[in-house]
Amino acid sequence: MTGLFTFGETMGLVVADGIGPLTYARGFSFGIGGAESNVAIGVARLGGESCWLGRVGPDATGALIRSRLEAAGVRTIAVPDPTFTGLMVRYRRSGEFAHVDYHRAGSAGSRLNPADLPPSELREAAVVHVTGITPALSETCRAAVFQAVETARDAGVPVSIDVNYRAKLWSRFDAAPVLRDLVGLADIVFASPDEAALFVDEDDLLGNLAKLGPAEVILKDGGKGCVAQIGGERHAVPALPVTVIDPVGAGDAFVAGYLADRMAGAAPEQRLTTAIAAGAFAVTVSGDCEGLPDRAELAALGGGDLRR
Ligand code: KDG
Repeated sequence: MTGLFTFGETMGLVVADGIGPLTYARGFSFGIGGAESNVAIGVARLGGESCWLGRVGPDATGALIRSRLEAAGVRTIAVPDPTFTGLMVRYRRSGEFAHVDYHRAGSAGSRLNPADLPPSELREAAVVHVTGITPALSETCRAAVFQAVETARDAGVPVSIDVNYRAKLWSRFDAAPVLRDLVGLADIVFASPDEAALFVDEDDLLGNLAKLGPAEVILKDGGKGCVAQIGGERHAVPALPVTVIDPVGAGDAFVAGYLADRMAGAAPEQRLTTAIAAGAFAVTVSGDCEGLPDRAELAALGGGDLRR
């Protein structure tokens, strides 16, 4: 394949309709969510080629994940697993703040292991994308991430990582050395300033991340926009004005925008502009991946205002 290859855990996602505590929710929507599959969908929607691999259980949620990803144009390698597919329950306390409960310990997705990853997929991809969520799920998941990264590197395939620290999965203390090691093996790194500060000094987050090895370092800072150091050059792109309905998934949309443009040969400033716009679209819709834009929508936005 010539596009993006990514893998990780995708779960069923129950989202309370409207905004407010879960106890007062009047209805719920059921969809799917997972940082890596969100990126794969985002790339596909922007016209890029993408492939997602993960384990799913023999249940309706596993079948839903497979069919949604395929319908979104993602080449889907759903490895069958005898246990259950994980689940997330999410409600929004405000437009800006979402609360999530995981039901995923011991899930199919967390049983991913290095043998599940075909070396040819890793060697033939245009980019291999991983997140800091997967190594937090289990020892076998962690081994799979490191093996994938090493295989891609050996084949000269660029490795992208979104740090994606999840406090509900592991402590800062446990996460920091693992994330630092992964960032050191990557070519492209995405992080929020808080995530970067887990394992580098805050005096110069961009510079200190770059010193670990990656040539492309991008700090996404939500409503403030992003700053980046790409091939030694610094960039800053402000956020677009937007009414936030559901903030979750914005980071994945951002990553999808950047990687889709990178694979299409766009210059760094253009990649970041697309990333910002994709993130802006994502937050205007409830759900992890429902708001991801296509190219026509991006062109219509053209750096404008998404508050209407
Ligand atoms: O990036 C959005 C993710 O937080 C969501 O899809 C859930 O992948 C997820 C996770 O493990 O937190």
